[in-house]
Amino acid sequence: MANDRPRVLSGIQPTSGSFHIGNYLGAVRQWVALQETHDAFYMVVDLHALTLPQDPKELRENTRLAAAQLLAAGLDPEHCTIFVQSHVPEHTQLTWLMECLTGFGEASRMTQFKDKAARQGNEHTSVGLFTYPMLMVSDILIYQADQVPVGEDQRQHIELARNLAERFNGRYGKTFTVPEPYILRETAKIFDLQEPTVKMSKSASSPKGIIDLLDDPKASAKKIKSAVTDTGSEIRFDRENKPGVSNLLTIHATLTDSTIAEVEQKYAGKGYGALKTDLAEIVSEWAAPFRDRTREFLDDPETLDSILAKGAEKARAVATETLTQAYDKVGLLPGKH
Ligand code: ATP
Ligand code: LTN
Repeated sequence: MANDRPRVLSGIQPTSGSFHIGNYLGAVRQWVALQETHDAFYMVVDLHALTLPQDPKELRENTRLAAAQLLAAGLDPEHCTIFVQSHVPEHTQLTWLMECLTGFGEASRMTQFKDKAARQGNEHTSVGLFTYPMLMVSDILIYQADQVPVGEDQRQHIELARNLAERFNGRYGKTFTVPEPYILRETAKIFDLQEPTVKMSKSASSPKGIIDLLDDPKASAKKIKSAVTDTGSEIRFDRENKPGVSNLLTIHATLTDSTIAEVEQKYAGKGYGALKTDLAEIVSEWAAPFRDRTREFLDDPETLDSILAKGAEKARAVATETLTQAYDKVGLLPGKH
């Protein structure tokens, strides 16, 4: 892994037992590709998961499960650094500097916070949910990441990372790389099967709206077959007028490495039923080996934990260096951090 490669970094929350197809197509698939060309750091962001209530036993299980799924999806510890966020305490240490650099109004404008807070009500919303973006900014800046592969919903947080990096550099001298979002237009937002105008989400979608990668294939097939489609019967990509069909076409095209036009052509003159039946088959064929590999990693917790320990060690070496520089720049007295 040559170190002159541009660096990428990203994270995924261990907030449910299974990744959904939006996580995979919007983010993890790009992570797998980028590990070949970039110096790649990927983590399970367990501290971010704590911004919503978590059962301790489930959180621990879901963290291992998330790491196992990342490996099953094709991340290779020989080609990237894979670790758990809380194993690198420097992230939270840098977060304090980022929080002190962020305006209260600026943080109040984060749409993900506003949406989640509105859903829960003020009394049930933690301060951690409010400061979540500054932890994410620290995750990114502490590795001097050039690019951040995520889905569209994370764009505003990356914009904040850019602003804070520039602000810090302007105030204290060049310290942080200003990161770019890496968001693929076609798969940036996979939609809920039942509500094809809102994103498929671990925490917000109903079970019928989500394709979970570890689901029983029959359950996924049933969900795909009862996905909301649009009036008319023509299979055509049209986000505005045919959001349901467009979403299915996107998933189909990406999993089969085809263009949308090729898939449209394949189904010309056929009905929605044919598209759904085939898509159920495609998803099931993709997910079967993924499920088996995830199970293998879970059945060998020693190997899994050792991969994560090595990853954390590599990550910490980079994180400590950046943190020391940043602490020094703001005028903290050198000592043992
Ligand atoms: P939640 O909705 O509960 O916050 P999530 O489903 O968005 O959870 P995360 O762990 O927050 O899951 O996201 C992991 C990655 O998957 C992020 O890069 C995110 O942008 C991406 N992602 C999540 N949902 C989608 C989606 N529907 N389409 C495309 N990318 C997505
Ligand atoms: N907030 C992101 C997860 C996340 C992340 C990061 C993504 C935490 N830290 C750093 C990219 C880079 C989410 O909810 N999907």
